[in-house]
Parts: sequence; structure tokens; C-alpha cells
Amino acid sequence: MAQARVSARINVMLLVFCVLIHYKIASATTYTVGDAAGWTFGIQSWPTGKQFHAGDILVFKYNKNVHNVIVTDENGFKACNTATGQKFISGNDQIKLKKGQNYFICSTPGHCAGGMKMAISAA
Ligand SMILES: [Cu+2]
Repeated sequence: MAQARVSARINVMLLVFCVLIHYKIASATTYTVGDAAGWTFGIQSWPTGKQFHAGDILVFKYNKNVHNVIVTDENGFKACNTATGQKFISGNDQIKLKKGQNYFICSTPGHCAGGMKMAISAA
């Protein structure tokens, strides 16, 4: 009898666990950066008014012959330093947001300085 009760409790715990896991997956949102315009100049204001969360996916769509995406840090973002960071070049890149600040720049000469840079804060 006691054993059945323990087993029932474990089942409830498993159920709660599954619901939580499911909610976590379901709550991730996919965004196309820049909407129809894609990842390009003037992108800096695109994140304004949006609520991003860690695990959300950003899809960067751009002409790969002209642009790219570098995931950088605050210093790289401010100085448009393209020497470090992870580089994406497919023209259709999916990048998952991490908790805190996320920084993206384009390494084509002059592009970051010309405004092809974006900072996103993820909760
Ligand atoms: Cu560019």
C-alpha cells in the first residue's frame, strides 16, 4: 500500500518534470533578424520593444557575398573589432541567444562602423 503511494508520488513528479521541460522548449521563440529586410544596415533599432529570452533563436538572413555575422563581446561590439568571435557565413544562420548581453556585428570593412551591429539583452 505504502509502495503504491510512493510510486504514485513519483509519477506525479515525473509528470511535473515533463510539463516543465515541455514549457521550456515551447517558450523559445524564433525571430528573423530585421524582419523582411534581414540582417543589414540600420539593424540597431530592431530589438527595441522586444522581450528576448535565453534559448530564443535568431535567424540571420543576408546576402552571403556581402555580409556575415560575428558573435562578439562588448568590446568587440563597441570597437567593431572583427578579429575575434564566432563567424557565421551561410546567409541563413540560426544563432541561439544566451542569457545576458548578446552582441552581433558584420565584419565586411566599414559595415559595423556603418551601423551593421546589434546588441540584444536576453532574460
Ligand atoms: Cu555587412
